[in-house]
Amino acid sequence: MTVAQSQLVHAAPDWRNDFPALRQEVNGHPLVYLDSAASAQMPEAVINTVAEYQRHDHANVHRGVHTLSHRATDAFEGARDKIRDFINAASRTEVVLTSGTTESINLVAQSFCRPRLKPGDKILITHLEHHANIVPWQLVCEQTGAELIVAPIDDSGQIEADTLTTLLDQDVFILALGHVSNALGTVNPVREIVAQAKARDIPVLVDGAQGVPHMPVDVQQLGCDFYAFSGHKMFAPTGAGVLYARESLLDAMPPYQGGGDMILEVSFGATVYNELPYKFEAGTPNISGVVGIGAAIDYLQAIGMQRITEYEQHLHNYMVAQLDAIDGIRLIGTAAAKASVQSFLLDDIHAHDLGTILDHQGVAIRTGHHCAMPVMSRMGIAGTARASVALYNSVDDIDRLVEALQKARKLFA
Ligand code: 7TS
Repeated sequence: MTVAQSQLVHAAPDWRNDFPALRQEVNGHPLVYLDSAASAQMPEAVINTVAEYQRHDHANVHRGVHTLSHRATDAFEGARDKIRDFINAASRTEVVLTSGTTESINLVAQSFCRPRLKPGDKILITHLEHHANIVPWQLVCEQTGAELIVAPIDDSGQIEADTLTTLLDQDVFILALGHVSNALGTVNPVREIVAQAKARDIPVLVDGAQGVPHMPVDVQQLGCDFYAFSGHKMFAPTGAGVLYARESLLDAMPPYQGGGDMILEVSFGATVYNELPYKFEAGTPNISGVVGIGAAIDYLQAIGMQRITEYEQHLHNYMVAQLDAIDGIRLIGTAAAKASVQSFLLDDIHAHDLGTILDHQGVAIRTGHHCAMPVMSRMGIAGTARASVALYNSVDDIDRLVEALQKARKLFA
């Protein structure tokens, strides 16, 4: 690390104080939380906004004439506006509120793809994907006779760009790929890949679950047609998320689910669907979760996404360098462009044992296949230990991780 880098890394961790869950001891040690890729902690500002909403403003949205229903609707729709601004969607009608990344991808598979796919069509994904960006496509392939094809990755965990280009032929109906790999941390050159696909008129879905919390995202600049993400990975509650979709595509898509709120008029003869985006939001939504996403965006924007990216990049580089210096470590995922996540194995210690020993020292990491089993089989392993950083982590957290790993080595020696 250069002096400037180390100053940056040491300068920022005030943000940690905004997160009450981090002010606790676990198993007799101050908590070091390195599992934000699975779910991030919430800052006080988000917790308070959600609690205030629950205490004073809760009612169902879009239905009541009474004051609380108006307040709930304003809070919910206000959050939609914040999300539109945060990802620079052209219009609020392009922001569909879902339960999270998983539902967003299933919505596209079932509503955009299923009615149009024919036998012989192909859905192109990559070998890096989370199961949420694999299984919905397998389901729709089974339903339609389409074929799922997979762009390979190299030993570092980087998509093989030339092969991807060759695979993007006229039979590809949609390309779906992650922005950042949750298992390996690879940052894909999404803008360039989208440009290639669009030059061949192929729609693109980006799984942004691990992108949005860590870097500025501008869906118009990326040029993608769909962008899916989850609130709980960006410091908001679980069970609420987003599907960004181009309005022209949403307009032509049938509803994903039927129910209240997605209709203008219902009779047994014919039902008239609601306007965008409500056509895709059947039933009472996760109102407080969406309000929480709005508050998380306020929090992130007050710091600035560019600043967060720079801080986290230095922290990530520090983590990789420190881990790499441990005897017996094997880093899994060594692509040139990476964010947040580092997977590894230590000697022949089982990843779950490693996770347990670290937990005894107050260090929280995730172990296993990370819902990306094909990535693990590509690397010839069953699973990894994975440390993932967010804006509230510091070099001290990384030093504690390294200490805990050294202890684990001694225990198993
Ligand atoms: N896509 C990616 C890239 C993810 O990392 C995850 C969750 C999902 C989709 C699914 O998100 P959900 O909010 O709909 O569940 N990833 C992880 C993880 O890495 N560890 O636990 C969950």
